[in-house]
Amino acid sequence: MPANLPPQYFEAEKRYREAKTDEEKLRALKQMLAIMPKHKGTDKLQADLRRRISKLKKSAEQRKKTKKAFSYVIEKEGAGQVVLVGYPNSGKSQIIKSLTNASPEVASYPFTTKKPSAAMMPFDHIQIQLIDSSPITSDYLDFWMIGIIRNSDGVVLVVDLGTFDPVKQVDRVLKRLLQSKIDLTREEKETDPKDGIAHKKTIIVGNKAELDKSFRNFNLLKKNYGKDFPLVKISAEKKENLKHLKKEIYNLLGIIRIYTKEPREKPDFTDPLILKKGDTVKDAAMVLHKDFAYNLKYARVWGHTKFDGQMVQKDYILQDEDVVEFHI
Ligand SMILES: Nc1nc2c(ncn2[C@@H]2O[C@H](COP(=O)(O)OP(=O)(O)OP(=O)(O)O)[C@@H](O)[C@H]2O)c(=O)[nH]1
Ligand SMILES: [Mg+2]
Repeated sequence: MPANLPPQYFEAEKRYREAKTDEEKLRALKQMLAIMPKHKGTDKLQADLRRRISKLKKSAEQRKKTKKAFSYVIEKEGAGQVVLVGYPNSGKSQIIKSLTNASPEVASYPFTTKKPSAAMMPFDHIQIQLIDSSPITSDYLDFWMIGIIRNSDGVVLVVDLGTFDPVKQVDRVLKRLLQSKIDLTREEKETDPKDGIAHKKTIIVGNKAELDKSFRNFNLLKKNYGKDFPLVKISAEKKENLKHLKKEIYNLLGIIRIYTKEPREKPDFTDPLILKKGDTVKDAAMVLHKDFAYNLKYARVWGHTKFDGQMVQKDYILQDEDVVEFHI
């Protein structure tokens, strides 16, 4: 330690040692550097201080960045979680407004929605959770959108039929998401750990169907994407074809509703069991209780069986809206 350092230097050094935050440390280091006489004898010490200052600055910047890159987690509710994505102004928020009792901000200027929000859409006897999201373009994708989409059970890609080429809108959204390892597709697939790409089952919705250009634009969409995705044409504002859209959102989830009944009683249509397509009688019993499934002997099914109340085994594959009576 060079002997000719002034007492103020040691005071600053003491403040440095006692500092609790990086900001206090940084301030003390800067004071030490300012106080220290600059000559050959202090070269090494100066360099050391400068290194420590730059390191602290860097870590402060890093912290700021990671603070910005926060993510939103929306807890799943209801029978499934579906996220609406698309170009700015395509009508994502208006669709949520028309399908649920939520009232997200809808505005004629782009980039209105800045963070995700969830709302429940009633469909027959169940509720499906819809998430309103911020817009996507070739150059714009909020960081948190990646987590929201990856975590969802399905995607609705909204296209504005009243403005420029709808095919380009779809192309650009698909391309931007693929850059972030999200592949919107017709069929859900497991993520391959080799490439880490999440494949999300998607439908495309052409919105603003009451506008003049929409006829031509929807045909363009059909020609280019009709084979790759289910397509639905709606007007969210005029509430046209929303019933069809709800059904397609339900289909997107790949789930079935199973009603249960007690022997000699009527089925309970108010609160169906939610199962995946291809699930069996045993899977349905499992939703009720593990032991129940274990003890199950057989079931009677109404709906898609050859005749009403048909006796079936545990491995019988159920279909949407079947009624099941369990026997243990
Ligand atoms: N003509 C017509 N306009 C619509 C329809 N749906 C939405 N709009 C209008 O389109 C504009 C954008 O609607 P938003 O729901 O805010 O669009 P968004 O996709 O949520 O936009 P961002 O939040 O910016 O991504 C608003 O002026 C809406 O009134 C529709 O079916 N027909
Ligand atoms: Mg919006």
